[in-house]
Order: sequence, then structure tokens, then C-alpha cells
Amino acid sequence: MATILTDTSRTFSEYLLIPRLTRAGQGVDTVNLASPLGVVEQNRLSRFSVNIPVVSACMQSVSGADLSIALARQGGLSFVFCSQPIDSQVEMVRQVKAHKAGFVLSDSNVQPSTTLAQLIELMRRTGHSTVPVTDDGSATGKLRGLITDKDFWEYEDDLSRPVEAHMTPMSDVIFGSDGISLREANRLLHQHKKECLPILDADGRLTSLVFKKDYEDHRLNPLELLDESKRLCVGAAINTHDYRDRVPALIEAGADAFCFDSSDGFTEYQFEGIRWIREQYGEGPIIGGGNVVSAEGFDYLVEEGGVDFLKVGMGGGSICITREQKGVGRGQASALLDVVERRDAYFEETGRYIPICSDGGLANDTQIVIALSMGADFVMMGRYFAMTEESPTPKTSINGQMYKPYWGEGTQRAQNWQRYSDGMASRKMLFEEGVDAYVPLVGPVSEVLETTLYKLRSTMVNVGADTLAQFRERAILTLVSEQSVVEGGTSTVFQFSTTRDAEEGRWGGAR
Ligand code: MZP
Repeated sequence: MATILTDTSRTFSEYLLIPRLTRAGQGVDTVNLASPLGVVEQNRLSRFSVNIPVVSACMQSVSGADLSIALARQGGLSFVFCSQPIDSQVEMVRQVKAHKAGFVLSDSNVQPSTTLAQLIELMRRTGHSTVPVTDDGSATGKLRGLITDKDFWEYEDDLSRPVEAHMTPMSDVIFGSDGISLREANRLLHQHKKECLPILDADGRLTSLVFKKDYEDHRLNPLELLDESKRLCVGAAINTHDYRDRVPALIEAGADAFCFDSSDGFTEYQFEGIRWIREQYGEGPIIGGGNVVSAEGFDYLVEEGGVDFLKVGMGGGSICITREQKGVGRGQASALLDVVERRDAYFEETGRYIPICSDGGLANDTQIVIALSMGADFVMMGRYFAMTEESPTPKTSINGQMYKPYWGEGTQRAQNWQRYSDGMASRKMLFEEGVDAYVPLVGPVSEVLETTLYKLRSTMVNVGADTLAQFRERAILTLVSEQSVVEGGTSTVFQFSTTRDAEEGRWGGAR
């Protein structure tokens, strides 16, 4: 006979945190949100951590190159989707790695004989106002000078003249030598009051550029997630079908972490995939497994499989209809609590700490907070990021409101049969496990994350926690009744629907 669990399948909105002592000196500015992604061996640091506990979903309508760059700049990590050919996924990973705030390969270059008119056309096309002049017009040619939009007057100068007549010649260019540290390069920029510092090799060939604006940018984004070479970090999704080809190509492209993208990762197919990567590359690559929703799944992929982190969640995603279609899944809070309990016991037994990712179904900031308090080390979100400026889909106006398309990987549109058919040779999707939808456009990643993370920090202070580890340890949660949810909202007051309505004295109606 089937085993029937006695506990109910619960979700995050059924819980509330009880405040605990906040110590003097604690505040949102003292909270540290760093979180491990790689397994943490006893008394060691994690091999790889994120600076904020947020990653973006392995989805076509979410994790492209622009979103990956925007999220890494805030301290989080994207997993570029794998439901695309290996070449195009590799290209996206490369784009993120090339977007280095630091030493940049120059992508707008001219020759000394290029005319001002051609230069202006190039500047308009690329948006760049400083252009290296190299002997052959390439990014690595011998540097002859630098030209900026301040070196000529578009409506006064003769635009048929060559740039060499206007450029700063080599004799006056301040440059750094290959191998210079970023700190030293920034010092030279500061000392000589320059906007751009070319870096040259021993033969005088251009190797890269360092910009003052990137330095300022980094000061504004102190949590930026960078690798050892100061390049932005990016993760890549992989599947159980073509990892033998995909993983080597992604490693070559510089991917910092991998994550199996599967609706049900409790399979021998995923186990074999993890084993293969470990056999080929040892403990080096950070590998995320899942998704699982039970302690049994944890044991299989962690104890036997050897993953770094584990993703939890099945059927909770905002675009997911797996539970309706197939009758499998579990309430996200119950799934998370079960896996976290097992993770903690495993840590007691072995001294190995396995980071857990709560994946999908987070409908608001409060649920992110509850997931982290329940023991998730970080959360993965799709809808949240699909709504941002930087997601890869076009903005669409519907009835005067701006929206973005958002579709599940289990739709005919995504054609991600690999995510759902671990064992089947067939590439057909006989039924859909996801829906095709629109979500409202909410703004840039930096702005939405600022609010979310401020709320998280604020709740952590309520619980007296300085770090996410303390947050989990100190968290006391209570189940809520329907009536206490009603009590938690506004009651017996008239509420203005927007601040503007309030200012203009318009009633939004009672809630
Ligand atoms: P959400 O943040 O939009 O609620 O959920 C995103 C998560 O839903 C993804 O990370 C993935 O685990 C899951 N997902 C993606 N596509 C589908 C589907 O088509 C799905 N069913 O469930």
C-alpha cells in the first residue's frame, strides 16, 4: 500500500516569523547577505559564494547575457538557460565574462587614416566616446594614439580629414604596461586626470583599456560578483542529455558554476551526469543538482552523487502546471523543510555543509524572506527577473501597461524536452507542464533587488541576525490561521490606491 504522509503540504505564505532580540548596533547596514554555493567542508570557506542570496532561473525568458550581467553586478548569479544550442549558450557565457569591469578588450577602433565622418558613425553605433587608433584598426594593433569626441567639433571641422590630424598622439598618451594591476591602473587614471588608460604589451600593441567610469561603477556596486580575474561571474544550466559536449564547451567559455536543469532530478540520469563531470574535472566545477522535494532525494544526489548544492522545488513555479498535469510535486515550504532537516543532520554526521536553493513559486518579497529563514541558502527565481528591463524578452504594451512575455520551460514554445524527459529517447512533448504568459515590467534589476534586499535585511535585524546562517539558526516560525492573515492586512480603513491618488485626494476604495 502507498505511504501517506501525515503532514500537510505547506507553502511559505502559511508561516510568519517571530521577532527575537535585536542587539544595539544591529541595523540593515550591518547585515551580510553572502551565501555559499559550493559545498562547505568543515572549517573551510566555500569554494564559491554569492554576495546576495539570489540566483536567476535557467529559463529562456529569464537568464540571457544582459540579465546575467545585471544580476552579477548586484552580487547574485544567473544560470544561462540550456534549452538552446551549445554554441549560443557558450556565446552568452562569453558575453558575460567579456563584460569585465576592469580591463576591457577595445571593441571600437580606427586606423590613423580613418576619416572623422567614419569615426563619428562608429561612435554613434557603439555609443563609445573614446576610440583607440591602431596601425591596422584592430583591438590588438600597435597603438598610434587616442581620439575622443572632445578632440573635434562635428559641425566646425572638416569631416573628411583623417583622425590622425585630431588624435592625441602616442607621445602624449598615458598608458599602462601589460601585467599592471587594476589598482595601479586606476591610480594612473587618477594621477593624470584621464578617463581611459590603454594597456600595451612590450611591442606597443594594445591589449586592453581601463576606464575611470568602470572604477566609479564598481564603487557604486560594491557587492559585484567577480572571479579571480575581476570578470563577472556567470552560471550555466546543463541537462542530462548532452552534458558530455555542453560542459567542456561551457568550461572553456569560463562558466563559474553549473546547475542541472530538471523538473525531477531524483534520477539515475542525473547521477550519471554528476559522476561524469567529477570523473572528467574532479572537484573543480561547482555543480548544482535537483530538483528534489524530499530527504530521500537529498541523500541520493548528495551522499551518493556528490553535488555542491541542491535545488528544491517541484510544481510551485508561477508558470508551472506539473502538479495539475501529473499529480507530482510538494508544497514548497514542506519540501524545503524536509530537505533542510536532512541537510542539517548530514552536516552533523559528516561536517559537510550542502547549500540548498529554494527554486520557484516565490510570489513576493515576504516569501523570499521566509524561504531563507527556513534554511534555504539562496533562492532561484524566474518570474521576478522576467519582469525586469534586462530579461531577454521584448517589452510589450497592453492596454497602456508595459509587460514582458514569460513562459515556462515546459511549454511547446520553449521546446525544452530535455528538462522533462530524462529517460525517454523521444524528443516529443506530448503535453505541456508550463504556461505561456505576460508579466508586468517593473524596472531594472538593481532597483527591484534594492527593495527586496532591504526588506530581507530589515527582517534579519528583527530576528537579531547578522548573517544568513544566524538567520536560519535564530528563526522561529509559526503557522498562521486564515484569520490572522486577514488581521495582518489593513482593516477597517479606506486605502488610497496610489500615493498620487492620496496626494490628489482620490479614494482608491476600501480594502
Ligand atoms: P517562478 O520564480 O517563476 O515562480 O519559478 C521559476 C522556476 O519554475 C524555475 O526555476 C523552474 O524550476 C520552474 N519551471 C520553469 N519552467 C517550468 C514549467 O514550464 C517550471 N513548468 O516549472
